[in-house]
Amino acid sequence: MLDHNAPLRVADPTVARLIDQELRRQQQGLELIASENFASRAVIDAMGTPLTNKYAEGYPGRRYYGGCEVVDQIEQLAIDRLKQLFGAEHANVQPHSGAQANFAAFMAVVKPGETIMGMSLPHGGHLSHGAAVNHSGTIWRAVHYGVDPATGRIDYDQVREQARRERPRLIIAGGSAYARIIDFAAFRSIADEVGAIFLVDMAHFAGLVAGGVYPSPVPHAQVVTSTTHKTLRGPRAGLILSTAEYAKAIDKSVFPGTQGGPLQHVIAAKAVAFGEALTDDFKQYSRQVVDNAKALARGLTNRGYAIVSGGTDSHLMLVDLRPKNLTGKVAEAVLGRAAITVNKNTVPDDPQSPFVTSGIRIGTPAVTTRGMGVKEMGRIADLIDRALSQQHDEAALAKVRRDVETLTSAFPLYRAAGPAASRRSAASPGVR
Ligand code: DSN
Repeated sequence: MLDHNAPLRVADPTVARLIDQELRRQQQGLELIASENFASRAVIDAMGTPLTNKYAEGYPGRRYYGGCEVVDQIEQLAIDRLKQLFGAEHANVQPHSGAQANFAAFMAVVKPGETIMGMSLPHGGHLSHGAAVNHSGTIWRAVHYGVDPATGRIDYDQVREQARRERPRLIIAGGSAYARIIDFAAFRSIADEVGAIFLVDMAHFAGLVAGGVYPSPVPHAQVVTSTTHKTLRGPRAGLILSTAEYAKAIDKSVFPGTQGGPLQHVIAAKAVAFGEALTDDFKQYSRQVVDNAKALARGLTNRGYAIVSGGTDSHLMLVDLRPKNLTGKVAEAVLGRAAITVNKNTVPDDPQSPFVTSGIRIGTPAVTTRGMGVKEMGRIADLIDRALSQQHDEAALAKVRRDVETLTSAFPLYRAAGPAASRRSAASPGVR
């Protein structure tokens, strides 16, 4: 007989054990994937609640189901906090993910068959910005701009010239591997000149915008999309901001256009994360993320690594491994053996396939959440270099791994909170 009230550990020890295993991996390793972070215990707790049980199609005060009086308050709180955080005229907190947010936003403002123009994926853009293998690349006619091969930066004159030629209906800025500040005013002037709508996907740097260390796209773009789990450090999900003019179209496009019932447990966790992002502590965190990225880029440069564009203004850097005679695929695997997690990544005009690549992408949001600072970035640069330069020496890699674990154990993650938690076998948030 199923015990509906049994905690996970009792009801399904197999799943509980695997969650503990993943928690230990996160606790012991060095997490350097630029799009990952560690959500707070409060955010994770909000997600693991009976709010998951509730259907609430529609929007606060305008639902298709009864019993929405509590979730209405939660969703409205998330909307209000989000609008306050970014100074936006309109906010939709229902997108399940960044890709869903982009799809809904594009559908709201561009007709199928019209032209969209975003940054090319191998130059640092995103799959959902019109890549050929994504539906956005087939529903719309997608054209792409890249970075200047000499500087690794966006060349705004080239973007303008391309926009004049292609006459896109939508221009997209933002991506997943561009380390530099984007000139949103320049993009908006290009969009205005060719009669396009300007959309910014700020998924990667949203937390830095919230923390005041990266320029805000909100005063420049009619529509801004984001995920909530990267630098913003919330639950895994998406959001859309817009000017009042596009509010109705965006809401209709999210629901009923592309989604059904919103995930109210995740929306509650978004409200918690937006509340955290409104604090001065979060501003300090964001500043540290950027200081750490700059320090790590310096540390790698000093060890002979080539950083695309010569450095970073944000939370991430792209390392071109060709001068070290390594591919991204090999580097990702070698670092993984030393408990350092990164992802292989194409560099601009990469001769290798996306499955091999010539680079790795590295980011500092997660290690900064653990409390690491500039000093630790020097140690991390050294650990990365030691692993990559001794890839065939198992004993040396094992020593790097031990040093990684010494470093991470000095910056504990998800410590047991109070006597009740310490009785659990692992200090696993959400695993009861
Ligand atoms: N997969 C995300 C990233 O790693 O940047 C983008 O969606």
